[in-house]
Amino acid sequence: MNFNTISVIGLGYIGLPTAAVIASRRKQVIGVDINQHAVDTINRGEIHIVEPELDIVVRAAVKEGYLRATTTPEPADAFLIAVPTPFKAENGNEHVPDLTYIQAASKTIAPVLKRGDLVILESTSPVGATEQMAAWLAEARPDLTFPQTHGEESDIRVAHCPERVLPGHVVRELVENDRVIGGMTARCSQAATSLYRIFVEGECITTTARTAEMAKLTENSFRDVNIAFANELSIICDKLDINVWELIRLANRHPRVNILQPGPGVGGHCIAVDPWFIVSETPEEARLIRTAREVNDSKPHWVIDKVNEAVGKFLSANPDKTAKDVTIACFGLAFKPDIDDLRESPALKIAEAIVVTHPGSFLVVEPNIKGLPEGKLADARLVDHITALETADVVVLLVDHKTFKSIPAGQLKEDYLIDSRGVWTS
Ligand code: SAJ
Repeated sequence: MNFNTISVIGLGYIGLPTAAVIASRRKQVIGVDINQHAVDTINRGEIHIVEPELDIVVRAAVKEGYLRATTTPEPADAFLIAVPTPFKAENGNEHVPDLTYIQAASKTIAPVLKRGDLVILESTSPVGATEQMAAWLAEARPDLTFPQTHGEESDIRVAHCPERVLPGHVVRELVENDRVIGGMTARCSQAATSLYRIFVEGECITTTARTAEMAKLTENSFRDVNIAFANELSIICDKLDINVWELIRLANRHPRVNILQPGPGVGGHCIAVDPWFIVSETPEEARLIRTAREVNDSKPHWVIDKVNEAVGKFLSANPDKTAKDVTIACFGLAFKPDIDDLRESPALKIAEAIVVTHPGSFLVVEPNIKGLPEGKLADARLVDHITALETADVVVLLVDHKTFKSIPAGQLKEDYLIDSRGVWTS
């Protein structure tokens, strides 16, 4: 199949890098987004999100005329949908997948679809979402045929190809990672494979749309369950007075054991969300997956309790002082090391919870940002690690940024240190 023009719907953390990488292979790419600011920024050859190396690829693609952004969809040979799939509360269930953005994207592209086009859903989706998307498209275009009714003879081909790239390494992983390609029919899979072959150097493995949907949810649930195991171990070890980091190192010497690292909780927009899509569809069966989510979601509260305990200890050792005299310093706000992304960050959640209850000074060290986010942290001070270590009475390490790892552990008073990442206490 020949793809002269490819349209990417949704120019966020996945859509924009994908559009730019395809454009770098000298294909005409039309990026579509409802956000006028994002569209204008991209058309200037700039980016509105933070991702290493992306600026260079976008600048070159726009300058050479291969990438263009717009708010109005245009005809193309293939459409890649990369819009958010958050969850919503519905009928007492807190975590129901919200397909509103996929529905809106389907409505947007339906008028420009023509016979022979390929539509790929890349957004992480609950099982059945691709079939639902095809149904929305068919409803909007009764003059065209779709795989759910016409199988291999359909006018439009539809597939699910979940993105699997790691934030911070997106540009490299987009090219190197293997792709799971789930067509609604075998010909849909073939068409999607020829599209990904334009820029993917990894293997393209074909399956059904439902299996591809479940594969993506499984990958992130696997990681979530494994992180929950590490987080639960850290709480057990704290109770039993065992150093969890040493324990994990020792257990991992076993040839068939590979435990992940505990932390202050699981953040980001994927691992903390996707497992709920499985739980929501099979609530009776997904017991372990649900419990893992609960364990990881409760970890920030455990860290907050530990901070309060440390403040209590400090006050018992310094009876002339009150909580107002205690300075707390939080090291790290990002959702994982060496990035500036604070969205869905357990570290940010912990810092905000402490700052609203603590009557004394509150310092934040976050080398990857230039200013504190607006809101609850308005009264906190962003300082460098030297100032924080000199002035803080209680230190809370929340993110294992490189800069923090280079601080010698000897400088810290262990009684008043909560090291949720094992940077100074491992
Ligand atoms: N975390 C721990 N301990 C660990 C590993 C991670 O506490 O041992 C925490 C991190 O600090 C962070 C969270 O988990 O708060 C998630 O970070 P991550 O690096 O594990 O994953 P993400 O969310 O950045 O990206 C994941 C990746 N999925 C897997 O590794 C299975 C990525 O490949 C997916 O493309 C991405 O989700 C996505 O978009 O779904």
